[in-house]
Amino acid sequence: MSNKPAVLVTRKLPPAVEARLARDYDPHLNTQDRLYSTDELLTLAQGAQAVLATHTEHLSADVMARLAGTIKVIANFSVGVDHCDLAAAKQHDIIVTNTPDVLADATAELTMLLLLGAARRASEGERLIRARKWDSWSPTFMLGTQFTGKRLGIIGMGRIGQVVAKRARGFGMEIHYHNRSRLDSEREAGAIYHDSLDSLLPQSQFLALHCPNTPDTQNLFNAERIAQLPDDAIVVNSARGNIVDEDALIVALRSGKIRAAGLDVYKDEPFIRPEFAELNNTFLLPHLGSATHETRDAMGFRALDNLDAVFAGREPRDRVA
Ligand code: 8YV
Repeated sequence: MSNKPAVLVTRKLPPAVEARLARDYDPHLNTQDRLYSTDELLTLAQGAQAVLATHTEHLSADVMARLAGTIKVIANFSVGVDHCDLAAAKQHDIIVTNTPDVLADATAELTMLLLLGAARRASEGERLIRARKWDSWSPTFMLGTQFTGKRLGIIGMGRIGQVVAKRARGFGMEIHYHNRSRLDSEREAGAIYHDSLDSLLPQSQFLALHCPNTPDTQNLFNAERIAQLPDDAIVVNSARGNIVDEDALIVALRSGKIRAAGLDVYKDEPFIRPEFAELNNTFLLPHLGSATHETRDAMGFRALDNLDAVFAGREPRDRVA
């Protein structure tokens, strides 16, 4: 029997991450990358001291209670921890960690893709070509919305929001933001702070959602908030689907109040409301925010750094519970 700590790894991870796991731990790998049911996960966790989890597992209060006693740490391969009941973890002395910082660049790049894709009608254009239906060019053909000189509103100016602001500034956009607290002037870098959404939304010709999914932010982007946007706004979400009232967004996309939306995340992933795919003014991706080789390796290594700290008796860098 190995004297290395046993770790249940819930999903298939990049090869370099699995190699380090195999070197330092006794991992139970998910070579087929199957989505485990809760019962399966609990069965597989028996005998393990740690779980390396992703946001596809639902680690509820009940699951935490059943992992208690044997599982010392849940090291998440994600920055978002809305899939974990943190209060229950604390109650059962299970340490929970996440992977901040390392996915800010990749997610911000994807936000730029969503903004560009929505503003320049990328899905519509691509579909036309793939359907072999493009037959002529004209001066008024498939016109989109330009970034230059426009105002971008950012809700949630954490690490990802700050990188988006920087990238969007390079496109000549004026940055406005709302955050729980105002940033210092270095991190603000000229962005205009709004202490409420009531103040931010009417300014936001483009809007990017970057706040975490918490009880306070569920359905934050609803019909009332949409009504506060300028007409023809472009909206993107690479944070979490739960922040958006999808019914209200569909109504606004149909009416044209919102000119276009770029979405990477959905309420009920991987199920997607069929209306989103039917609408022409949507640009849709399947939760690819952090999906680059570089970032997925970095996320895995960061999760392992956290595991290493716990098993060495040190405080992990990214403890959230
Ligand atoms: C990850 C994310 O792909 O880290 C997050 O919170 O949403 C994504 O970038 C996913 O969570 C991996 O578990």
